[in-house]
Amino acid sequence: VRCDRGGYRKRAVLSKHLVTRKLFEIMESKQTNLCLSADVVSSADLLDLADTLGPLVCAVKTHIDILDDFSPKVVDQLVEIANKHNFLIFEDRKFADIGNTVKSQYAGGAYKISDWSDITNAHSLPGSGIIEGLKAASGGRKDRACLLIAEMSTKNNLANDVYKEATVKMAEEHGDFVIGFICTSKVSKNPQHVHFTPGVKLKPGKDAMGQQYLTPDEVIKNRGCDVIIVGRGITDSANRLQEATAFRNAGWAAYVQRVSS
Ligand code: S5P
Repeated sequence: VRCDRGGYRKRAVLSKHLVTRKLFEIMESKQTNLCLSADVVSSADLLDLADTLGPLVCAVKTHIDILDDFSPKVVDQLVEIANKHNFLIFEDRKFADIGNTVKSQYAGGAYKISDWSDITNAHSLPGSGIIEGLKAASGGRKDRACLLIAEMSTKNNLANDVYKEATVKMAEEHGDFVIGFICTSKVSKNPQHVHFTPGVKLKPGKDAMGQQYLTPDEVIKNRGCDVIIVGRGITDSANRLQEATAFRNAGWAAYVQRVSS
């Protein structure tokens, strides 16, 4: 039996938030810390990705507003696929406004994100009012949660240590809704906090617009994060299933090494 010091299974048990518990349980039972970033512009492509790669991931991250052909049916179908393959849905909305505005953006508008997305995320920049607004829009549902953006993956981003520490403090103060962070290194020692890391490829590198990539090994083993978020590393590949399998295996191997060392 592998040693599980600080592992996902232990953290599932001690986590108070339903979404955190569910996420860690999925990760442990499916042996995956891969979150697919399904950044495609057609609904058919999104649903096909979710259905094909669903068995390999703990979460599918969407940018619902980039779909050229959005209709409410798409999210209904996505929820069905998520239930079938047992993964969480994470709408990467990056809320960034005052509480009163994000309240309408989260529950209303064309997308009604809080109806179908288990997890969403927000910038901590506006202060804790943004969390109050999102929480109000969720209507107290226990199966809705938020990640705060503590750090970004991009070159020259403005998040410094003071910003990061204040973000962690905000999360601590709102543990009934904030379950963790978007970050490039572990920022919180609280085992109930989940660290999601974007900017991941099998080889380090960058894109033409400031994105910077780290490897699954670096992110999970060296930097202590929990979930790798992978977009183009998978979606741009000629064989998405094969590539997703490679990311899933690399992420899990890095985790196993971290908890057994
Ligand atoms: O700092 C960040 C935060 C996020 S959520 N950097 C990011 O790249 N993201 C998102 O992760 C971004 O919006 C995109 O959906 C995904 C990375 O995509 P990739 O194609 O570069 O892997």
